[in-house]
Amino acid sequence: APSYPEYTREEVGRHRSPEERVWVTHGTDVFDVTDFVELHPGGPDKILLAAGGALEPFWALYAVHGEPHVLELLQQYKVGELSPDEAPAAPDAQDPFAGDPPRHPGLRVNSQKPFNAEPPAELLAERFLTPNELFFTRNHLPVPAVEPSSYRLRVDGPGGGTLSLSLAELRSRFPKHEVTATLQSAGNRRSEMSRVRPVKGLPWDIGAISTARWGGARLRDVLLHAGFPEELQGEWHVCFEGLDADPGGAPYGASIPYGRALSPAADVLLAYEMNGTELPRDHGFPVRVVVPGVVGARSVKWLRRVAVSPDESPSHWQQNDYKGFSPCVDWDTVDYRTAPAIQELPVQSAVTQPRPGAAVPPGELTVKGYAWSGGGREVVRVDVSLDGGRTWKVARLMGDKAPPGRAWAWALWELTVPVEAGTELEIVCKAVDSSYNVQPDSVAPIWNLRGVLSTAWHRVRVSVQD
Ligand SMILES: Nc1nc2c(c(=O)[nH]1)N[C@H]1C(S)=C(S)[C@@H](COP(=O)(O)O)O[C@H]1N2
Ligand SMILES: [Mo]
Repeated sequence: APSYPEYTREEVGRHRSPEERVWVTHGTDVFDVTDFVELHPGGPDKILLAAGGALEPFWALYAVHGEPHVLELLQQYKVGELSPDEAPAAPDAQDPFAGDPPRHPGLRVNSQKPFNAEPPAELLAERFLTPNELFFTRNHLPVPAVEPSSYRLRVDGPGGGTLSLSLAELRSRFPKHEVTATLQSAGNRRSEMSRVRPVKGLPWDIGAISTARWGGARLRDVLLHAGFPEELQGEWHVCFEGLDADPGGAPYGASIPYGRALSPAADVLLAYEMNGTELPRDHGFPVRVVVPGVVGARSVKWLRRVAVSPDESPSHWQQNDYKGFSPCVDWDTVDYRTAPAIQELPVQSAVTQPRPGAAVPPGELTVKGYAWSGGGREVVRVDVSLDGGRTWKVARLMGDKAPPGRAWAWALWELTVPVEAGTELEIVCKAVDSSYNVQPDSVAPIWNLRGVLSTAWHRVRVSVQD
């Protein structure tokens, strides 16, 4: 084995730019990655953030780096080793996720760091309100630690001034408004889409959707208090920033149109309560946005700033993610500027019980599931087939009647049917919303490179056995 020169962390720390060479460490190895900077798939700016120091905290943020070929690639740039007397960095300092909260072991985890998990499908439709501990979690970054007494929400006012609200002020100055709303990730049911052709994204099953009763101040009331008018001429957006930031300091961000933010009928909240308790850390403690009827990505957690702008949020997640494309668009041809950001979601449904591959007893079979549509459109019907879509029955819908155009929560549904031993069933469900929108029958024609908006008829094969 070749022997390498030894360096101290301080020496490595002097190599932070292409002019002085770019060095990084991984474990006790030292690498000169200057020639790789321009080749970095995540962009030169991202790799330069790690220059002069350890790669681990940055790699922990982007799971792809854990793959063996990445370490192999790095080996060709090895130039030295850390001196044995250099203490390894404390494990906590290396792991930006060390401060994440504990989680319920029953969740189905799609990625640990950042934490992304869904409730088990068979529990999903058991309760109209998802228990907080089981509510799906979609984090892009480490969970910020917020001291509630020093928390301030900054609202940029119309005249250049800013409003700074403590948690106590948000609770006391504005009437508390409560809304029962379902949140769904754009990537819900992505794993079905990736069976057609691989897509980029977490392999969500049918559980990137959950429902809670949210309590908080209306965003509308806060914006009016800050001096904004009921209406603005032309195109305006309300932009949100979270306290979670990527290693370059860019916060998670998103925006919604001004009209939705100000509309009393749109029920947009700055929520501090979830199912009657304070927000859990994973769901945005102490304050998050809840935009009913809109893709989960716009409901910014750990909210630190609200601003009104003629442009949508400049955030990566508004501009270069969460958009839909034709199946003909691939990563070489995609131009994110050509597609609108996803806001209201299309109609969706899934079978939560029985699960694919189950053996069910003959006699009565109860099929259960959820159905939901974006934009406050009510689910008016769910059709269920047991023979792959040849014949249909209408399921019984459960849930409270919402005011017209404000059906923010899912409908749970069930259907009980006789089934015979020795048969194979292909259970299918499809929902219809109040605009008579329906789900497409198959997923291939709605395939898209990012695996979003996966809303085809849900199909579950089971066998009936004694
Ligand atoms: N600050 C912040 N807000 C965020 C996110 C995030 O990573 N950071 N994820 C978004 C996405 S993509 C979704 S689907 C929802 C998920 O909310 P939940 O984790 O409470 O289910 O939060 C949104 N708000
Ligand atoms: Mo999401």
